[in-house]
Amino acid sequence: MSKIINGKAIKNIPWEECPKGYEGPLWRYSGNPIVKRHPSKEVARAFNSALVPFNGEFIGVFRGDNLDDIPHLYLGHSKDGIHFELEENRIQFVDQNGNPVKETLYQYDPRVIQIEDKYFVVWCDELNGPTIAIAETKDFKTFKKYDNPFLPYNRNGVLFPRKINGNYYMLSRPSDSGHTAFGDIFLSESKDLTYWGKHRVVAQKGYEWWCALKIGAGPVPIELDDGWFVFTHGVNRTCNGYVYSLGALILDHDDVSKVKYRCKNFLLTPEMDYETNGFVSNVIFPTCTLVDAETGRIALYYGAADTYIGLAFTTVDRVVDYVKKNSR
Ligand code: BMA
Repeated sequence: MSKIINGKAIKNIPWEECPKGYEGPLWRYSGNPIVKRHPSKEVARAFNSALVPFNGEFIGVFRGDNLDDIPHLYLGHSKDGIHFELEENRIQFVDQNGNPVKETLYQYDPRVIQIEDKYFVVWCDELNGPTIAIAETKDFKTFKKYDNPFLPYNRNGVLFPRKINGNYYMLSRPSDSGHTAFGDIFLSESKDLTYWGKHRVVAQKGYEWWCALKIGAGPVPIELDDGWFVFTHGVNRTCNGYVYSLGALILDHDDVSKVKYRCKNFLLTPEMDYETNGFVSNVIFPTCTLVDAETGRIALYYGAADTYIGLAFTTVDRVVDYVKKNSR
């Protein structure tokens, strides 16, 4: 059995037992969707968002699509990881010297990663097209943005939760400027979060039908004694458009550019009404996990149909076992 290492206990992790007789690798929360339409005045839809435990409660960075359809980032607060209040104003960023930076045209799909005593927000930002932006905060009040660390076009940047051999590691999915009919996961390395290099291809689309068009990293990788567990999104192209499912990889513990296991099955695919019907139907887009190192419980947050936020549960033992047994 794989064991979580370098994890933390989250005593108040949201949790619901697996329905009796259900055999899938993850099960959905019976109260889904946990965030519904119009969660705040300016926001028509919040989805593809991320949270972390903070001061005994939870704090999140939310993608909120405004009344003009354009996405921006908002802070959200929750006592239980299920009910959220979004702040009315967008997050304002400053540069590394504390001076306000001009708001870009759009911001979306944030991940939040704790590394030592800092929290990093990594999201898709506008730089003559979509690319990856990084900001750091200690208090969720001041967010210091790094100076354009990535070239366009790129999305789905996810930092590893600790430095490896003294360097930061980022997974990303280079894209085009539109709805991108391709996508593979790359790995990049940096000493300072601004200058990135030593790029490697980690996982390519196309092995299985449900990720035949693209594959991208989802939540922050989970460190195990024998690898790094990475939930992914995989995209199929049907005659009625793209379908986004949840998948998983396990990367080698010492060489994170190597895939040890790649699940041949999706772990969840759009089946519930809130996943199959919405602004963009048939989307499950994972962006965050809470992992309780004491019990191995995992709460996974995902964007549903680009309209809602869904929650699903599993345990490290159950999901790792499933991926290992169903790997090529
Ligand atoms: C991707 C991203 C996500 C979105 C998904 C489905 O390319 O833009 O924000 O959830 O498409 O529309």
